[in-house]
Amino acid sequence: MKEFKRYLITSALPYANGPIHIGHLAGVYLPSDIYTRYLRLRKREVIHICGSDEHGVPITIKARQEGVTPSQIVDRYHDLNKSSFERFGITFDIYSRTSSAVHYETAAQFFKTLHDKGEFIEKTTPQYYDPEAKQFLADRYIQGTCPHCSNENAYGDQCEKCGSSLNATDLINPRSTISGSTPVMKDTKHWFLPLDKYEPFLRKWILEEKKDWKSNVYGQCKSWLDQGLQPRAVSRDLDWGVPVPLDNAKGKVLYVWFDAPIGYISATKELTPDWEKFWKDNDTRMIHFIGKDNIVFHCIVFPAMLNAEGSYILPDNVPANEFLNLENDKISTSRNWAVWLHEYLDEFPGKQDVLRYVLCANAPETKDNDFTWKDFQTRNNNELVAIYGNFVNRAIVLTNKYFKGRVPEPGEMNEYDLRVLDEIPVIRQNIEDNLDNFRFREALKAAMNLARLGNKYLADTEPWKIFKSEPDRVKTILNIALQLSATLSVLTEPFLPDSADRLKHFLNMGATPWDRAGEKELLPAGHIIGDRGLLFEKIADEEIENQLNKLLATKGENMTAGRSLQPPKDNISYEQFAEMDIRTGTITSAEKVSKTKKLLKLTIDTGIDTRTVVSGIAEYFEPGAIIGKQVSVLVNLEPRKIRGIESKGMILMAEDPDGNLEFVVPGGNIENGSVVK
Ligand code: B3M
Ligand code: ZN
Repeated sequence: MKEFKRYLITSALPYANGPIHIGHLAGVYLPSDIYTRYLRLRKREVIHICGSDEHGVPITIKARQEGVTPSQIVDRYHDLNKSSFERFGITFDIYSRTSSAVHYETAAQFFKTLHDKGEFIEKTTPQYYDPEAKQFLADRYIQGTCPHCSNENAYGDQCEKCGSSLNATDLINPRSTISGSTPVMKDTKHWFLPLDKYEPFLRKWILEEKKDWKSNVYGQCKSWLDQGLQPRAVSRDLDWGVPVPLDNAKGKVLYVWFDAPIGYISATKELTPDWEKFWKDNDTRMIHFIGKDNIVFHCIVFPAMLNAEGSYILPDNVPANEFLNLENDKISTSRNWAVWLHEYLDEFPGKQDVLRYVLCANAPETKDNDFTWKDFQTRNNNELVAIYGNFVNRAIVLTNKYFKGRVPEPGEMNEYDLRVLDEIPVIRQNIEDNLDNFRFREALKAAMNLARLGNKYLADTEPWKIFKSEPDRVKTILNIALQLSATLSVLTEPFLPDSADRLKHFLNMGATPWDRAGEKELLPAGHIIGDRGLLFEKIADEEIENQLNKLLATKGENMTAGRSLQPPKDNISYEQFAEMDIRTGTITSAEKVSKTKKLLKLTIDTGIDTRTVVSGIAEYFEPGAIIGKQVSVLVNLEPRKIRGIESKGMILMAEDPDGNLEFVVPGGNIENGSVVK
C-alpha cells in the first residue's frame, strides 16, 4: 500500500437542526475519533475536520415550526453539538460551521470556478410551486407518495421509508408541506452538474481502483453507476443558503449538498494557513467518515465536483457505516426516538467511555445493528467492570498492599509468564491490522483480549494466596500484571480515552506513544505508582429501567420487551370508513417491474373484474410464491400510473414493528369479490 505523508480525516457535518444522538456517534463520529486518536498516538501528521451543516430545508422547516429564524436554530444546535462532542471526547481539530464567512466565500468561489469553466448546464424547467406560500417547493417542502414503496410521506428529495433518492416530480399526489395545498408547476432556472459526463472517470476511479472499499460502499456506488448518472441541480429557489454568485441569480442559493462538502475545505482553511498541503498534495490521504445515507454525495457527487474543479485530491477511502437502531426501532429525530448525547452526558456523568465502548463493540459496520439499554448494562457490568476494571484494580491494589506502591523487580520467568508476555505484541498487531482497515469492533475486541489475558493471568496465578510462602514469585507476577496494565492504558486510549487517562494516572505514568506499547519495562522496577481509584462502576437495574421508562414516555407507545407498535391514529367517522370498498381477490399472476427493486406487477381476480395492481412488496415475496394467494384489495382507490403501469387498487398488508409484511387474508373459504367490512 502507498505510504502517505499526512492524513486528512473528515466527519460528516451534522445538520444543525437537532441534537446529536447515538446513531450519529456509532455511525460516524466515534469511528473517526478512534481512528484519528490512533494516528496521533502513532505520531502521524493528521487533522480531523468537522462542523455544523447549517443550510438545507430541514433547518428552515424547523425554524418555521418554532416561529424563529433559521439563524436562531443553527446557533442553538451548533453550540449544543460542539460542546456535546467535546464532553464526549471527540477530538476534532476544528468544529466549524457552514455559515462562516470563509465558507461563504469558498463555496461561492468553487461554484464560480466551475461556472467559468463551463462545467454547468443552465436549464429552465417547471418545478412545483406553492401559490399560497408564494414559494418554490424544494426538497422537504414537498411531500407525496413514493412511487417505489407507496409511503405517503416521502419527501421531494428522498423517501425515508425505502431510501430511494427522488425528484419532486416523481412523487404521486404531491402536497406542499408549508400550506398543505396542491402545488402548481412554474418555470424556474437552475444550474446542473452533468454527472453523466463524469461517469467514465468515476467508473474507472471507483470500480477499478477502489476495490478495497467496504463492500456496502463499493456496492452502492456500483449500483448508482450501473443505473446511469443524470445531471443534478446544484441550486435551489430558497432564501437560506449561500447565494448563487452570479448577476442573474436573485433568490437562488447553492443546493445544500453542493455547499456542505465544500465545508470540509473551508474548515481546513480556518484551521491552518497551510491548508493547501492537505487538499492539493497527492501525499495526503483523505478519508471521509459518513453514514450510509451520505454515500452517493461523498463517493459520486463531491468527487465529480472536485474533479471538475481540477486542483483538489480525492478521498482515498470512505468507510461508511450502516444504521444503528434503538430498542428494535429506527432512530428518529422527529419521533424523538433516540438517546441524545447531551442528555446521556448529563445523566451518566463521567461515563462517556461506557457509551463509547458499547457503541464501538456494537457498531453497525457491516449491517444495521440495535442498541438496547440491557446490552449497555451487560457490557458495562460484565466486560468493562468485571474484566478490564477488575484486572487493573487487582494489580494496583496488590502492588500497594505488598510493595508500598513500588513496581517490584521481576525474578525468573516461568513458561506461563513468557507466554503472557509474548502475547502482547500479537494483540497489538491485531489491533493495528483491524484499525488500519476500519474494523473498529474487531480492534476493540482485540484490545479487550489484553485485559482478558491479564485477568486470567491473575486468576490463575493467585498472588494473594502465595505472598507469604513465595514473595519472590509474587514480585514477578505483579511486575507482569503492571506491564500489562500500562500497555492497556496505551492500546485502549483511542477507544476509551478518559479511562486510559485515569489508568495512567493510577499508574503514575505520562502520555505514552503507541509504539512503546508492549515494552517489557514500560513501568520500570522501582517506579512508584499513584493512587488507586475505580476505573469502571457497575450500572444498576434501576438506571436502566429509568432509561427504558423515559423512552416509553417519549414515545407514548406500546412497548414491551423491545417491541414497539405504532400509536393509534385520529378517529374517523363511520362514513369515512364506509367509503372504502375492500374485496377479497386472488393473485393470478405476479412479475417484477423491470429496473425496480421493490415493485411487483400483480394481476388480481377481484370477483368483480380482473385488474392490475402495482405493489411495493418485491423485497418480501418471490413472484412465483404468491400466485394463487387470496388477498384483500382496496378496489376503489383512485388509479395511479406507477412506472408507466396503471395500478388499480391496493393490496392490504399487515406490517410488524420489524417491517415484515404479510397479506391480510380472509380466514376461511370465501369467494372472490366478497366485501371486507
Ligand atoms: N448534513 C447530512 C447528514 O447529516 C449532511 C452531511 C453533510 S457532510 C458534507 O446526514
Ligand atoms: Zn419509498
